[in-house]
Amino acid sequence: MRAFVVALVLALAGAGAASADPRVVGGSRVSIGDHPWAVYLADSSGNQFCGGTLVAPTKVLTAAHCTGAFAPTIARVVVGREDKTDARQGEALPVVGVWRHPAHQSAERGSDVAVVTLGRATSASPLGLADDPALYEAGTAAVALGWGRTSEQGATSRYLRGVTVPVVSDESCAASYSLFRPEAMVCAGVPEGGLDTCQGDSGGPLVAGGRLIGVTSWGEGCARKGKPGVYARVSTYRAAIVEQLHTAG
Ligand code: 4AZ
Repeated sequence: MRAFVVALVLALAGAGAASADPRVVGGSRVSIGDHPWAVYLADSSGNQFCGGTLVAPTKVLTAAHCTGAFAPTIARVVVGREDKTDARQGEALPVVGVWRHPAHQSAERGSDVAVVTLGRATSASPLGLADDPALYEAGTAAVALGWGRTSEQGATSRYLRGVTVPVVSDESCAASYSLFRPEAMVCAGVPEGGLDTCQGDSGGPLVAGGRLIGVTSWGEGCARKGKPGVYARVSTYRAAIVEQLHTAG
């Protein structure tokens, strides 16, 4: 994934190792029953490589960089499976279409949203898109979910995990990242680090007030001090996403 490539380049350039607790990204296991709209993208070998959010019975919102040239082809979208190793759980649905935001170039440049169309409808409950600007106020408690790495250099998670991360102010995030663009992105995390999304969580949900406010997109490493996670700002792309929910492919 592009964000990971950039993170790797930054690390090799001597940006430094993680200063936060390298043991975990934080958070804990959560149940799929409580988050039925949390889905993952699997490659042709069945390996999970990104997350997503069910937003309609045949539509999954993910990150555009999960569908790009640097990402594997999405072979299946897996719904209702908390444990990646238990194929009896949930369903693995085929993909019949992928819409990527036309302005997307890389995670760090914004427009990191894509809508995947499933080959058949799932009965799992979709999550609504944020429309209330108040959900983006600094300090709002948000929950990020995924099966990604539980530490910067570690393995991805077998089970679905969730972490509560406060929304970071645009001013603060701009101080952390020169590439931060408030209209395209929203940041979440704690100043001291230790709580974050990581590689493999990309495309997955950031939820506040029972609505989807962000799509996991990028960051420098994972859970580093002063380096919050960066998410695509769903409210900005809401109309473009909703338009895709009415298309067949
Ligand atoms: C990635 O490469 C990635 N710490 C996802 C999230 C974050 C960094 C990298 C945020 O998929």
